[in-house]
Amino acid sequence: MLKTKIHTRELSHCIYNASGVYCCSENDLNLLNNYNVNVGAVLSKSCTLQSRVGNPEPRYWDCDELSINSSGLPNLGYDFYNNYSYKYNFSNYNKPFILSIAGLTEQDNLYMIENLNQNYIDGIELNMSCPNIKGKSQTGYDFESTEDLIRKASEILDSKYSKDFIFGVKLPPYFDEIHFNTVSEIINNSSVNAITCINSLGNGLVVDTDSESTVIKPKNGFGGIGGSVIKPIALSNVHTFYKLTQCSIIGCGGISTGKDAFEHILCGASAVQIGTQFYKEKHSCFRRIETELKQIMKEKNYTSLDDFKGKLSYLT
Ligand code: RRO
Repeated sequence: MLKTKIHTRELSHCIYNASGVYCCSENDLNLLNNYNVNVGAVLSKSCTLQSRVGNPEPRYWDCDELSINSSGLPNLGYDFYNNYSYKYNFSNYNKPFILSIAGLTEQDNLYMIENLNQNYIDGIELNMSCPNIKGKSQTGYDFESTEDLIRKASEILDSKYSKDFIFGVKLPPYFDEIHFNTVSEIINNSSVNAITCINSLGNGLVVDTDSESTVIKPKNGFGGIGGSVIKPIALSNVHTFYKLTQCSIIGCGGISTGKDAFEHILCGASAVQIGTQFYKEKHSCFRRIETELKQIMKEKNYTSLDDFKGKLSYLT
């Protein structure tokens, strides 16, 4: 009932983890891979060429409606994730393994894309939107750099990898029609075949009234906002890129129930990722959200995602 495709790759379930949450260590990835955990794919923590410890703690905080993080890209380094897939031969589990890449420079990104262990990795999610590195802006907000990186990455992917390889990009939220059009045009002139919308809303600030203080330590409390409050922005980005490109859209942002997942799919998502809610609820969130989504589909007599994917109607 919930099977789907990202590009040409089949997924048995349309729900999986967002990069960043419980997908950093070997143990994290093994758990996601466990057959008891209902995820349609396994996505790694965004990696850099060298391992990183990330920003000082506390660097994550949440309440009912939102989360704020400034993790600062803690990860075990590219070689670990690239070799992990080989070690565990993910194809045995029938969960595609997608490697999230967030190089600190364009050169690092291109090196990592060039050297993927392609027999064991089903695709990449090129993270163009980490908001938490001091002094480094989000690539996705710099359209020249975005165009340059996507063009060079496309050349490598076209020449070295199979046509079925997932070339995904993870975008920051956009808020302006001109920006949607510009980024869509860059993507439509490239080999990108999947888009994850959206990363956290960068540089938010949560304040604690009692202590009159910030709630996280790095960057004077500024961090990426996730959770329910960002769902309307996520939905508009999903729907816009669904309309303006041919890519598979992966919805991310504010999904904590089957109803949220339904809304993302209705707006055009082929699959959805769970971030903040996965952090709060751990692995049981996947089965629960799946059950809730199936229930809504049953009530509406839908038997597959194609019955409603992208079919949002507009008030006239
Ligand atoms: O590690 C992080 O601080 C982080 C990353 Br790479 C990202 O893409 N989005 C986010 O909210 N945090």
